[in-house]
Amino acid sequence: VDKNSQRLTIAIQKSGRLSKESISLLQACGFKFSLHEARLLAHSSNQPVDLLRVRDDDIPGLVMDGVVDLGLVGENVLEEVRLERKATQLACEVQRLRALDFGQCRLSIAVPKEEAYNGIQDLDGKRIATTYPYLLQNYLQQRGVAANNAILTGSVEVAPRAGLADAVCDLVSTGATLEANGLVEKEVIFRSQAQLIQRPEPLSAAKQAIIDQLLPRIDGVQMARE
Ligand code: PRT
Ligand code: ZN
Repeated sequence: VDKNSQRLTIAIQKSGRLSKESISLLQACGFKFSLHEARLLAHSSNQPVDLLRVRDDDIPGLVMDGVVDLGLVGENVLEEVRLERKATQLACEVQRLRALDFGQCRLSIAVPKEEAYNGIQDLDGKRIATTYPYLLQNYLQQRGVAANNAILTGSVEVAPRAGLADAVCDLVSTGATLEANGLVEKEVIFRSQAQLIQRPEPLSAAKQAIIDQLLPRIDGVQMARE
């Protein structure tokens, strides 16, 4: 038996908006980690737990494929990857263990402020720039709107001014980015926060015991800061 199989592996975002809070939540739950900037893997010194630090986009797939046991990821990324993998017939099941109290944002459609907007039908035949093509198409299809996606991996908010798109579908938290780019939020298509997810298949008793201990601690930490 590979002794590593008894270590619980948790995927978190390496560097970005969820990183600090993911690590501090796990530390508040009693796991000790020493993190080295360059290392992908960090071992806990007091529990049989390893952290895998990756791009957030990779986290849902790693959990769905059972490469890691747990993941902390934004629901927006989880749902986008789920829809994409469903469409391409890859494994797309996860267990959702907890909604976490950070990473709140919304995925919204916004249009240039000089454009008239009377409702979602106005987007029919238009081009919408996004990094979330599956969530966007899902929303539009349910409303019978046929728009074209312009799929970008970044700088979505400048697409209308650059003549690449008529509208954007991007994450919003304060709204400052939209405002700075002359865009007005018109449709909230998805509300998100970080989630703790688990691979679909049952885990070994040893790993499950760690999770059974972790969940009430998460609840305690989150309740204390409510
Ligand atoms: O490198 P990696 O792929 O891991 O990171 P990333 O650049 O893809 O993601 P990152 O770190 O930007 O965001 C990680 C997660 O944080 C997202 O998937 C969301 O779940 C969550 N989150 C919460 C946000 C925001 N708030 C947010 N405001 N993610 C991005 N933004 C961006 C948004 O895209 C826009 O550019 O912030 C800008 C808007 O912010 P406001 O405050 O101006 O509205
Ligand atoms: Zn990402």
